[in-house]
Amino acid sequence: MISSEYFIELLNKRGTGFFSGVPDSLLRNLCAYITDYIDKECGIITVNEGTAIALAAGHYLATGKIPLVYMQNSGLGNAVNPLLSLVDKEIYNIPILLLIGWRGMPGVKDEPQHIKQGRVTGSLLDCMEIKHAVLAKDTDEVAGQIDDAYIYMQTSKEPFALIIEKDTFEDHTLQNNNLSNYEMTRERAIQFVVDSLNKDAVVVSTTGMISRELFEYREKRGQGHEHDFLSVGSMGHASHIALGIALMKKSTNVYCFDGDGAVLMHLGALATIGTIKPDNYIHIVFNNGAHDSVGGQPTVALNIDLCQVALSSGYCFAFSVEKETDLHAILNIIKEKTGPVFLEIKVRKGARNDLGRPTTTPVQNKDDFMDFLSRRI
Ligand SMILES: Cc1ncc(C[n+]2csc(CCOP(=O)(O)OP(=O)(O)O)c2C)c(N)n1
Repeated sequence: MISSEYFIELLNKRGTGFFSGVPDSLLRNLCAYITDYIDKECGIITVNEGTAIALAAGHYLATGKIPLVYMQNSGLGNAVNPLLSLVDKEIYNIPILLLIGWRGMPGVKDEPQHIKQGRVTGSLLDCMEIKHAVLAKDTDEVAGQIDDAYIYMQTSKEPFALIIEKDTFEDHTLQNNNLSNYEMTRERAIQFVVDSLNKDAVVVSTTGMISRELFEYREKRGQGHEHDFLSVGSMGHASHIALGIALMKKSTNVYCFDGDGAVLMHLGALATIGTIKPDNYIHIVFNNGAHDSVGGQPTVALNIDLCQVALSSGYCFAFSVEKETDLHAILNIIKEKTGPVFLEIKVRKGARNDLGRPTTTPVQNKDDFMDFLSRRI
C-alpha cells in the first residue's frame, strides 16, 4: 500500500497542487488526506464529477499546471461530457490527471450497481481515447508510473487516468471531521418518517446508506419492500425517478428520500420539480453535511439554505427540522399540504457498524415496486 502523503508529494514535485472531485470509498484515505492537509481553495469537493473536470480545466487555464480530479468509476458518466467536449485533444487539449476508484473490479465481490461499471471502466476510457493504467501498490513502482503519466500529459496535453483498486492507499482517518451535534441519527429520522407514511405511499430512496437503512427498517417491521424503489446507483437522480412516478400516479403520495450530497449533485432538478408542481410530491433530504456512505467527507449542504433553494425553485412549502419532537409535528403537517413539499432533516453523521445491504436484487425490487404501483392511481 502507498501513503497518501507520499502520493501527493510525488504530484507536488511535478507541479500538481490542485485537487477536485467527488469522494469514493476506495479513495477515502486519499480524500481524507486532501481534506485535512490541502488548502481549501486547492482541494475542492465538487457537487459532481463533471464540475470537477471543469474546475480543474479552469485551474489549468489560469496556471498551466496539471490538476488532479478524483472520482468513483460511477462518476465517469457525469464526467464524459467535459472530458470529450472540453479537455479532449480535439477541442482545448487540456491535461488532467484522473484518479478513478475501481468499484466492481472483475473478480472482486461488490454490489450489483458496481458490477457492469467495473467491467467496462477500462473500455469506457479506451472508447474516449483516454490513456490509463492501474496504480501499483508498491512505492517504487508508483513513482515510475507517475513519471510516465506526467511525461505523457506534458507532451500530449491530454488527460491520463490512474485506476485505483481496493486497498491501494494506507489508512488515513479524517481529522477534520466536523461532527455535527444534531439530535437524530439519519437512521432514526428515516424510521420516524417511515412510521408516519400512510399505507399507500411510495418512496424512492437515494444511493448509499439511506436506501440500506430504509431496507433494514422495512425488514425489522416485517413489512414488504414493494413500497420502496431503492435507487442503489445513479446518485443524484432519485428526485426525478420520484417525479416520473408522481406525474403518472396522481393519487399516490410519492416521497423522495434524498441525501445532501445527492441533492447537490443535480440541484437543478429542484427547478423542474418546482415548476411542474406535482401536488403529491414530498422531497425529504437527510442532511448530515457529508458524503457519509463513502467516508464522511464534507458537503457544503449545511452552509446553504436548502429550504430557500426549494422555495425559490417553486416548491409550495419547505421546512427544516433538527429535533425529534419537531419532526413528529412536521410530518403530520406535511400530510395536509399540497405539494411539492420540501423537508430538510438535519441529522448526525455516522451509521451502525452492522448495517446490512438490500438482500433482494434490483430487478426483484423493480418488479415488486411496479406490481404495487400498478394497483395505485
Ligand atoms: C455519480 C456518483 N458519484 C459518486 C458516487 C459514490 N457515492 C455513493 S454514495 C455517496 C455519498 C452520498 O452522500 P449523501 O447523498 O450526502 O448521503 P449520505 O451517504 O451522507 O447519507 C457517494 C459519493 C456514486 N455512487 N455515484
